[in-house]
This record gives sequence, structure tokens and C-alpha cells, in this order.
Amino acid sequence: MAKKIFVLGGDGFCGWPTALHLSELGHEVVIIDNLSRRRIDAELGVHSLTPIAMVDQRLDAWHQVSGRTIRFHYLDVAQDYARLLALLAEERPDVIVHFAEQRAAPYSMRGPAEKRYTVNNNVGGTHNVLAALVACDLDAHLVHLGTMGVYGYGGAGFEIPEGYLTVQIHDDAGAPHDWEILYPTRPGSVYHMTKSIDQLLFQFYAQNDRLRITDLHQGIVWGTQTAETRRHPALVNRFDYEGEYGTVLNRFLVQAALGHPLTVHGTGGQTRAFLNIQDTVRCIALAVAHPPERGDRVKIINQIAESLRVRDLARLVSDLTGAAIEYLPNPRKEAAENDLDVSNATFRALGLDPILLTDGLLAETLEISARYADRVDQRHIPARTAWTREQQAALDQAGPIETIRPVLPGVAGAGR
Ligand code: NAD
Ligand code: USQ
Repeated sequence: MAKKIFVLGGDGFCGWPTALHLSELGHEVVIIDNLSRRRIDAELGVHSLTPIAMVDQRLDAWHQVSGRTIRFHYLDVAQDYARLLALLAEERPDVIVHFAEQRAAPYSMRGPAEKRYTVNNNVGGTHNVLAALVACDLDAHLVHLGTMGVYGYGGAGFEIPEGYLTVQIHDDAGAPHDWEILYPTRPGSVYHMTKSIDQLLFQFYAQNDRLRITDLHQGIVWGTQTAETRRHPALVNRFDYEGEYGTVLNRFLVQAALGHPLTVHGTGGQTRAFLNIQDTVRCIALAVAHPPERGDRVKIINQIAESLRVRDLARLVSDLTGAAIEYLPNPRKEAAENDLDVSNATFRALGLDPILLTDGLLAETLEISARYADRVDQRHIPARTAWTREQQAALDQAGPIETIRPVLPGVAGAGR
């Protein structure tokens, strides 16, 4: 059934292809975004690897290729509560997909200004949405993008469940009681901490106001294009490659295309969960189609395809391209080695057959990396933000990494 869907943060890396996919499925999509991500690029002096069009050009191109209309509202969900409330009250969407947060862990650790911005923006924005839903008595399904990082990547020898953990407590008389609690959070950055706080906000509003909420604990998204963004050059998705917003696999692919050594932090023993962007949009469509009932607890779903160690990822990319691998001082405070076994039972049961790294799409992302290699500013490749003063000193001493050699000779941009 076609629904009216607000996509908060619909100009971003996950939000844009999701808005297109939901529109393609026949839903009425309205994007809400304050374009802060584009402004942060300007602040950092970088831009997306891919040349992303302005919002109105994107929407025109979508109308041209699909005949469908997506509307756009320029609005800051964290700062402009009154307009958010008015818009919800007037439009009364069936679903709100909420991507509108500052999502880079390194950016959130740059300094007090970025820490405060990340907390105020993410927690304030999420709470505004919840308060507004109650204020205008709107029973919309809120689908929020959370993160695997709330679990803390613990390798305790068991599969991390989907959001809840059954624990046994003994009362004063010694009798055991089973309790289901939110899985204890252990965020590793200010950004990840905001997602932990979001979880508590959701728990409260689901319990107190019977809001229908799905929280998707997503792993690291890789790739850039989806079936819809491939349909016109002006629909191309953004691609972050630099040290603040670039995520590890996409960074490795760009580095390989440039002949830059792959920047492994520490031993590369960190295990993380990964998901292709095409599966992000599929999962969100599945979550939209399967809302919780009013009065249900928050539905928490892990949105991941597979787990890998960073050094194995580097080896995979190196085997494919011949790229050199460089082990660097780790700028982050994180376990040097961890296991990560995560359940993705819900999406699998709903029919998701996730794309794996071995399925051939790495080559497409590599091709895009090579095609736009001219646009890379190599000064922005190294990670420059450390988690602690001591790590910052070590990082500053390490200096810039030199480019070693081209690995894709003959491809435009290789070897710069
Ligand atoms: P992104 O930065 O590309 O997109 C976020 C969008 O939200 C941007 O367009 C930005 O302008 C907008 N936005 C931010 N604050 C806003 C505000 N106050 N009001 C209105 N718009 C605002 O990030 P992304 O990679 O698309 O991530 C989207 C969501 O998915 C985030 O919540 C992130 O935490 C989560 N997530 C992302 C990944 C990943 O690998 N990219 C993985 C797991 C979870
Ligand atoms: N890493 C490297 N080399 C690099 C970049 C990163 O070794 O050049 C390492 C990091 O130290 C870390 C791992 O790779 O151990 C992942 O880093 P990342 O930057 O790819 O991902 P992260 O900071 O965890 O954040 C990203 C998204 C965030 C999302 C999260 C999902 O930016 O929005 O919430 O992935 S998850 O990691 O599953 O929590």
C-alpha cells in the first residue's frame, strides 16, 4: 500500500538513495534536510568524490527518468521545532524515516565545538521528532537509523542479539527472574553515544505515548550507487573518502584507485559489520512495510550483511588491485582486536539475501573511484582526528603518508 513518507536527512548518503527507492516503490516521498552535510564539506574544505547535483537538480532528474515527484523542505529538525511540528500537523505522514544526524565518529571527536554540535543536533533532532509526534497526535511509524556501534563491538563469545538481552536477576529471597533489557550500550565516540541516548528516548516514548518506532542498528555502509541512482548522472549518490566522513571500505577503494597505500589503523584487528548501500535501501523498505503495533516495545533490527576484520578488508582490496597496505598509529580509542558475531535474523526472515563483498560489487565501486580520482584532494586522505591528547600527539608526529605508486595504470586519474 502506498504511504506518505517523510525522509529526514534525505539529501545524504543513505537518505538520498532511500528516498528514490521509496518513490520508485510508489510511495509519496517528502525529503526534509537542512543541507548541513554539504556545509560541513565546505567547512572541512572537501567535497564528495562523486559530483553530486544540487537538490532541485536531483529532484528534476528523478522526475524526468521516473515521472514521479519528490518534494523537498529545507528545515533543521534540531533547531526549528515550530516548523517541524507545523509540517507534521499539516501533512500527517504515515511514516518518518529519520537519517538526519551528524554521523561521523571522527568529526564528533574533533573538539568541543563538534562534540557539542553532534550531541545537540542528534539528540535534539530526535527528541523534537518524538515530541512533535505526540504534540500533533500523529500515529506515524518512526524508522530511525541507529548503529551497530551502540553494542560496542564486543566479542563475548555469543551472537549479539537484536537490541534486547535476556538477563536473570535473583531477588532478595534468591528466586531467579528473567528480564529483557536493552542491550547495554558501550559507545566508542561522541557520535555513537548520541545513538545510545536516542535508544532511551525511543524506549520512553514507545512506553509512555505508544509511539510506533523501529530502530535499525546499521553497520558500515559501502558502495555508492543503487538501481535508482544509476538512472541519471544528476542522481549520483555522494561518496565520502576523506579522513573524517569516509568510511573504511570506501576509503580503501579510493586509495587503491589512486595508488595510495591502504590506511589501516593499528593492527587492523578491529572487526566491524558491513552492508552495501543497495541493501540499506532494501532494508528500509522492508522496515516500512513491517511496522510495529501501537503499544509494542521499540522494534530493534540489526541491519548488516557480514562482519570482517579491517586488515582482512585491506587484504581483499589489495588482492584485487595490488595496493600497498600501511599500518598506522590508531587515532581512535578502540579494542585492537575484537570478534563480532551479530544476528541479522529479522531481515533475513523478511527475505533479505544480502550482497556480500565477494559478490562483485567492489569492482563497480573501484571503477567509480578511478573515474573520479581527479577530484580527490590527497591532503584529506589521512585521518587527522584522534580520540585523546596522547593519540593526537602520536598522529601529528606521524606526518602525512606519501603516495607510493599507481595501481591501476591506464585508468583516468590513477597515479596522481
Ligand atoms: P549523511 O551525513 O550523508 O546524511 C545525513 C543527512 O542528514 C545530511 O543530508 C544532512 O544534511 C542531514 N541532517 C543532519 N542534521 C540535520 C538536521 N538537524 N536537520 C535536517 N537535516 C539534517 O549520513 P549518512 O551516511 O546518510 O547516514 C544517515 C544515517 O544513517 C545517520 O543517522 C547515520 O548515523 C546512520 N548510519 C550511517 C552509516 C554509514 O555507514 N553511512 C552506518 C550506520 C548508520
Ligand atoms: N579504519 C581504518 N582505516 C581508515 C578508516 C577507518 O583502519 O582509513 C578503522 C577504524 O579505526 C575503525 C573501523 O575502521 O576501527 C571503522 O571505521 P569507519 O570510519 O569505517 O566507521 P565508524 O567510525 O564506525 O562509523 C561508520 C559510520 C557511522 C556508522 C558506523 C556503523 O560513519 O555513521 O554508525 O559506521 S558501525 O561501525 O557498525 O557502528
